[in-house]
Amino acid sequence: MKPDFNLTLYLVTDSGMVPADKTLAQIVDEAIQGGVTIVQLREKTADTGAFIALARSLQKVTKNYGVPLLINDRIDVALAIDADGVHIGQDDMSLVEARRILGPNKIIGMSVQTAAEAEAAMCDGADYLGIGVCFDTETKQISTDALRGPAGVRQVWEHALEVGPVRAVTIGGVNEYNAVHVLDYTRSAKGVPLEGVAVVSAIMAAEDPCAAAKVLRSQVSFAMERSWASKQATAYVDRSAASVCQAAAGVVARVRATDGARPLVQHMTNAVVMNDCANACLALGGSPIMAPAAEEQADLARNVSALVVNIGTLTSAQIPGIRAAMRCARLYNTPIVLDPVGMGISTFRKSFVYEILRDYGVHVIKANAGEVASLLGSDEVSMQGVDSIGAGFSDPAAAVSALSRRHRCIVVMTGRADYVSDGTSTFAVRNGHPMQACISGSGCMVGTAVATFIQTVAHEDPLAGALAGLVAVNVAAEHAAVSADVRGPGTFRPAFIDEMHRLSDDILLSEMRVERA
Ligand code: 3NM
Ligand code: MG
Repeated sequence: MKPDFNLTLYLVTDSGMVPADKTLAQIVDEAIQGGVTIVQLREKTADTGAFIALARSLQKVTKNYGVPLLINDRIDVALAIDADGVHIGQDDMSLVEARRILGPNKIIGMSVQTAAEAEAAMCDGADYLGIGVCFDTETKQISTDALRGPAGVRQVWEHALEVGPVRAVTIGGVNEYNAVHVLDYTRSAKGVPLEGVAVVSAIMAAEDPCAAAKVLRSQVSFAMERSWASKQATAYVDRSAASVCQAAAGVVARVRATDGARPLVQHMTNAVVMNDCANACLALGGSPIMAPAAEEQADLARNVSALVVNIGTLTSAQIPGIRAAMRCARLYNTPIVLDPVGMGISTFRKSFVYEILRDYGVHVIKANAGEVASLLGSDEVSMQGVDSIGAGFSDPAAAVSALSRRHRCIVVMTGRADYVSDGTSTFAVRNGHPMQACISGSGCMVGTAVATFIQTVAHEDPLAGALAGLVAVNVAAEHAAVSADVRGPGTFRPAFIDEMHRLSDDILLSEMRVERA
């Protein structure tokens, strides 16, 4: 019988990362105590005798815990110690030959980079696939065109699922900061996730391999059971406008009711709107913090309820701080709202937005039509500076829904009518006032409002959380525009903040104009 195996947290070893005061077997022992479910011994330079001795020393540990041990590449070593199986790459012995030698009762896994390689490995009887290379890694020499990113891994995975029953992990630069993102993002269109992640340095090079494995294991569980992507397939089918409005009002009530316990909303935002966003956040019931330094993100992260990343005045000096904030947010599963302000205007902005979406992922994209077009690679809408120009998308609902499905996140698109989508349900929001377009930062304040509200329901009902933020700002604008002392944009701005402060869930529920799009 082939042994059972569990790919949830797959450790690939690297002796080069073992510190002088430990053995590889000790690290593997600690890692299994932390939650590693399967181990692959990978030695690229060891002599055969030493390789076999090392394999025996690991086998003592893995047998003790009932965790399978696989040998990288070397069928002879696997036979010598009667290991549970092997893992082979595209340049190693062929799978068919390996199977002939090892027989039906050994596990054989294979590294694949492309859909064609995945299909071939499955046809040859691979027991699981290692799909890579996900992210850039220092552990293995790879060419940049081997990098798949989560989007490329998803393509390979989707194809494999079409071929037949398959089990797989992804590998390459996966760690505790990006594991949830990778597993959420690589789910197939039908919601089928990879079984887990494979890591080398995230555990092998960690100061405390047991602790590192524990965090990774809990991140994988989060992606399997608690993240929005894990519930999306069943929870959000075909919602009515009335039900999502009720849910949004409930979110507003919750945030406004917290006496004293205001959600801390960390802003990495632009210099033009910083003050307005801070005041909007306060007025809506949040507690804003603008902490741009990379050095302070780890200290802050535990207390942050939501993170806004707004690239409106992006400089290269801000990038390390934003990266650090996103890593920390990801570690704590804190919702991230991305406002890709004016991303179409330069390669600098565009490549940073692509980096964010590839390496960290976000929970909400809040964008105008020009930015949505840029993200979709569509030329249907163009931009002048940071503003969209022209008539907009011929089918805005299709645009936001496509973007939402691509990035597995909520998309909020602002404009004359606003749209919000979770990829399954898409709503048009007809609140708001033309005066919003006369002041700077109206859109950025939507990002702030979405972050302030979504944090209560980010992993349960992010669509309602995002809708709450969107309508709160728009209804406040309607009230402000008609208030007695408003004569133009300059007097509208403070009145706008006043009206955000006065909002209630009852007002919102009676005034929101939301319809299915
Ligand atoms: N195989 P880290 S990438 C051993 O794509 C290995 O097949 C890969 O190391 C593949 O987790 C890789 O430290 C290295 O980035 C992964
Ligand atoms: Mg190999």
